[in-house]
Amino acid sequence: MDDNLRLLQENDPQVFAALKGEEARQRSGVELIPSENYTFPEVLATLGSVFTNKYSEGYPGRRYYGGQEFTDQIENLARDRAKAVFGCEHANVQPLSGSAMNQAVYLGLLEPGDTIMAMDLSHGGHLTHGAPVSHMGKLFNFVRYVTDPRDGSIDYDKVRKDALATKPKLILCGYTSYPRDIEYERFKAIADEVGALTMTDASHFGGLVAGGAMRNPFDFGFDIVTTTTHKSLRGPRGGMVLCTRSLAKKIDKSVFPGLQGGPHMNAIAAIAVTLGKAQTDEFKAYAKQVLVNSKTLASALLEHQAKLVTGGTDNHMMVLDTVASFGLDGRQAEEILDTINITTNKQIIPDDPNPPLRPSGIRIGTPAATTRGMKEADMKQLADWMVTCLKNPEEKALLNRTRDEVQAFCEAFPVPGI
Ligand code: DSN
Repeated sequence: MDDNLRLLQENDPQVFAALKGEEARQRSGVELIPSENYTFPEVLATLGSVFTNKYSEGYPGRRYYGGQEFTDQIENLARDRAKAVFGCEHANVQPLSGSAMNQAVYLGLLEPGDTIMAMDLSHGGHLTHGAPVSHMGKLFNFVRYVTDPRDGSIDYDKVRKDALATKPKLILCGYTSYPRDIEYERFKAIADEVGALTMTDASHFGGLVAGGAMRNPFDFGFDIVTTTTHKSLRGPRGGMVLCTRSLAKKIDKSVFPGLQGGPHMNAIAAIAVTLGKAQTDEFKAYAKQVLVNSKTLASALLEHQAKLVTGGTDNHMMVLDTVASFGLDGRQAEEILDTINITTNKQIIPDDPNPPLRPSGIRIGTPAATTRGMKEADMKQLADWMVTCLKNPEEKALLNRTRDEVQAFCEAFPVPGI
């Protein structure tokens, strides 16, 4: 244990105990929430570093506080690495997280009341993609597209028809709960027809684009890509706006001073570290393995007759219809899997007749399990455990035995940094 942790143990045993409890939980269970991951040890080190002490309003070379020699170095590194990794002309690495990064785009490039086209929350979009309960949903006129009820995929012809009718200023793709790849070329063609900007919220699969395992929206002429840094990218909690040079000034002004004050320089230092890692062959292999694991897990679940929304996956996640598969709602399924140390999250499915806290499915994803080194055979084992327990939720002995097996299995896969 390092000196700082020892001090925490001595001076605040309650927080220390919770920290140790969370470490043990992360070690002894399998994390399958698609938006979570285990970050790099070097990221943990930079997050807990002296950069947290510093105020740095402004941008490198133009700050409102003194003492910026090293923060400038760090932010320039993070920006340059982001541009290299994503092949884009400009990067803003200051957004405090995913919601702020998307808000900065809308507020910087559009006027309140302007029309934005994005996927409906209940079909896989994010809160900031215009959900009526969100501030953005009230401030802008969101036209929400939905997935095709026949197969759960995006109906591009309908998107085009709605875009021609509503003339959005921005068309947004990229989702939090959509297991398929995106036809960027079709979105770009539709946007060009109506004169809209194109944006991808790549928060979920940003790491897979960075690692070259999934296609990059910039290769299709997209104007803006946003991504959180803590999901498949394996970095600290944070967000980035990546864009063309022509939008750079507006985006920077929108993030600061438009939306935020002081950036979190400890997170920006950790983002720089993450983007350095993203350039390695090891990370490229990781990104590929996330997809291989996801397809393997989906196939194994399908072999057990489980019902997946869209019938499978092209990315790091799948959505399991637990009502159709096991007669359990998503909350029940999540709770049963919690008891065997497999963590997932309840999830509404397209046109879900059930409410969000008792929806009809769960989301399952492979970025975190892949970080621990799990491979195809492990995915099949996980599918067996999940299906057996979801089919027999009343068998307490089975659940207890499976939890012990999962715990023993986890010992072979160390969590980085713990
Ligand atoms: N909470 C994130 C997710 O789980 O997808 C989105 O913000």
